[in-house]
Amino acid sequence: MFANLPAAKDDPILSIGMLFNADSREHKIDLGVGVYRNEQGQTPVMQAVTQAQQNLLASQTTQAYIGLAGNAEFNQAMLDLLLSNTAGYSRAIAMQTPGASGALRLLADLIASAKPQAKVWLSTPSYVNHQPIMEAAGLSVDFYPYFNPETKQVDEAAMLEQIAKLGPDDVVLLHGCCHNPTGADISLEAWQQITELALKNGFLPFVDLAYQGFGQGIDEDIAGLRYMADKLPELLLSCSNSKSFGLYRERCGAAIVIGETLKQANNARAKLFELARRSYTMPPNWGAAIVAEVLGNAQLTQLWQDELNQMSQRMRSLRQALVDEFTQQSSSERFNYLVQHQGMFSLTGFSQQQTEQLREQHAIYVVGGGRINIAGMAQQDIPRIVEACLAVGA
Ligand code: PLP
Ligand code: TYF
Repeated sequence: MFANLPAAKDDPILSIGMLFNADSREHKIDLGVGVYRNEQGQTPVMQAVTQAQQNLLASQTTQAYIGLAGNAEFNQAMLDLLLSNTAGYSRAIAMQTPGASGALRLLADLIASAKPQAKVWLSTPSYVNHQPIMEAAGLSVDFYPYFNPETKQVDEAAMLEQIAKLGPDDVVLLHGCCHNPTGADISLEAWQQITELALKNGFLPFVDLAYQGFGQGIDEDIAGLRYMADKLPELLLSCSNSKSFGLYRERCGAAIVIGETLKQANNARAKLFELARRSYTMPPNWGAAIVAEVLGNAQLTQLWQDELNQMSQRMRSLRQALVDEFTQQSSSERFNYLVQHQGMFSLTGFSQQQTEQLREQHAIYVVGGGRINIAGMAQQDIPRIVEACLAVGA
């Protein structure tokens, strides 16, 4: 059976983690995989999550199957968190999925069921798994201009120029906030302009939200998404609870569909059930039960918000410290873009040779293309990281 199995493609991010784990140098620094770490280098369980788990354990009565939509309280809590007070809220359905990854695949399958000829447009560059997931669902993929490697910002004019050419057979995938891998987000004005274009030309926006609360705040980070949900007849949304709740390994996320009518959204939901049934059938419950418990309890919600704010505050102060150190050591302001980026990532543009030298000579691990995970640093590492970057010619 497997004699002629084609060689598997490596995951470019997870393979950096394997190299890191195999490195015996004590001073090694992992700026690879997108996982939040505290100053001690740990990815802690949030206190709100720990308390929610205790409540759940004390009140749990069954582990019987929960059904195709997953945890109903979770689904409602996600709709409330993301879409309340938008016009789309009353025409939206949510379905719990195994991570945003599961939501991306399920929504891609939904697009393929509704319109097999649809083309999905991704940013240049985009999250490593966007293209393979869309293509696995049988959809064709193309790319709109996004990151300008010179300015390290989004080239909104070029992006909008391409998006303005799209029509009813096109789906435009947008990162909700804290763009992976670049860290460069679009302005609210660009969200508004894309919304106007979607209304005029009929393409479907698909927002992938994996880092809510990692940028400017829980509400601020979804202002663009909420604008779209208010104005557009239809919208697709995949969201992840991996980062915002620190529930990475619980595989918790949601697929949300806003339909032109609630009836259409419910039809989409029925189709999503069929699509889930033919692969994993039902999502795992524990992560979703935790999120529902946190969001359903005012005291735990407050604790969660405070913890999330502390995490984003740490990332912002690391960015500032990094820029200050670069400015001091290089006597140049060319690294100022690091404080303009949002969330965990920045795309530095380091060459392959530079990333290899960082790894081999300085025990600093970054993703190919030069993506760094800001949250992988401790404040005390910053002088050494900057020195190493400058030593390899950054
Ligand atoms: N979408 C983006 C933009 C991501 O960066 C990630 C990775 O964390 C995901 C989706 C997948 O997240 P999840 O862990 O919820 O599957
Ligand atoms: O981009 C990241 O680092 C995270 C985690 O195949 C991740 O999104 C990395 C690789 C992968 C799936 C998730």
